[in-house]
Amino acid sequence: MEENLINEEINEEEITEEEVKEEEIKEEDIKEEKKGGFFRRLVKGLTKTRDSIVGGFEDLFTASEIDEDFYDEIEEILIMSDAGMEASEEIIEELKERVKQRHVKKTDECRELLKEVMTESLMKNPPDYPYEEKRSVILVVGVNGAGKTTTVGKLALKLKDQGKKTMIVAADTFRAAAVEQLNVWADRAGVDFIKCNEGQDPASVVYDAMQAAKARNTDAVICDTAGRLHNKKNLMNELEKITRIINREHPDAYVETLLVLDGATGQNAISQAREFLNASKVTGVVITKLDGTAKGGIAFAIQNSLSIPVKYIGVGEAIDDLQKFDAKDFVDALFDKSTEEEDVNA
Ligand SMILES: Nc1nc2c(ncn2[C@@H]2O[C@H](COP(=O)(O)OP(=O)(O)OP(=O)(O)O)[C@@H](O)[C@H]2O)c(=O)[nH]1
Ligand SMILES: [Mg+2]
Repeated sequence: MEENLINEEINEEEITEEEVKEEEIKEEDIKEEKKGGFFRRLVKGLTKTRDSIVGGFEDLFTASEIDEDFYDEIEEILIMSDAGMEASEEIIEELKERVKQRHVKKTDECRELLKEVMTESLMKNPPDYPYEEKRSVILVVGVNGAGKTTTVGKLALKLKDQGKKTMIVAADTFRAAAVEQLNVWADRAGVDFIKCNEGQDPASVVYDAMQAAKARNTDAVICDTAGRLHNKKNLMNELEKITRIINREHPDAYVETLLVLDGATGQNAISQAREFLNASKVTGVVITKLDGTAKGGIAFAIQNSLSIPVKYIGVGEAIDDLQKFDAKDFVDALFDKSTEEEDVNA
């Protein structure tokens, strides 16, 4: 029964050579569009986020008085941007405290203070990247469509560019299309690829990959996983099994589990995250699609509710649209107004 379901899924979503080519052409187009450095990309990517959060703040900073209404409005904007109640309240309390301590009287002087408090709120769990130093296995997990496969490809290039012998493993055997899609990413990144057979048990793919990684002296093994199985319980059991096999078959490797969350799903991302936290020892979060309709405040909610560092953010579909998360850059980009002028002149 289970096997039938898997096969149907595979037939339905088979990828043709034309589709793979189209995907490559799309990538070229995206590359063409890319301008400027990392920070500019971030600023550009966060345009929608900026409009929803900071656009609202700007009027406040011209208000005449720092009173309860002033604070309430900031709090409301933060909550509306997906920052969550907890983080928003904490930011406001800290802002009030600093306004008092530093004897700030004018609303426009609060802008820098607010930036400072927001940055610190994002630094509660500073990101670390042990897999850049150690022989590692990086397991990439998350619900379907979150951006796992894309993130695996982007991360593979990053590690390869650091001189690491890198391997991608297709442990999403649920859909044949998923394997093909990952193969395209492995080619783009120019790294080793461990393919699976249709419907093969993902844990056995990971087993094979661990043997290959040891034999080939691979520095970084990145495993893509399925975002959807017949039900949630199956998915979580499978992730637990994969983790056990990695630990057993490659005990010397440092194991990183990156949870990919779609930034556009707002507070839902937090409840999804909790499910994964129950099944695996998540060591870092990647927030994707911050270039789209995401409101970005989710970064604050993650820091407050989950106590897991945000390690990367995805700001586009191209291979170099993955950035290490930097709290200060993130807040600076949120408050940066230069792109509006740039866009007008473009
Ligand atoms: N704009 C934008 N799109 C992204 C980003 N990351 C991923 N995507 C897009 O989101 C869609 C889903 O991405 P995938 O990487 O296939 O997601 P997945 O989690 O592997 O999905 P499943 O394998 O179905 O579970 C694709 O169209 C990606 O191009 C991002 O940072 N920005
Ligand atoms: Mg995928």
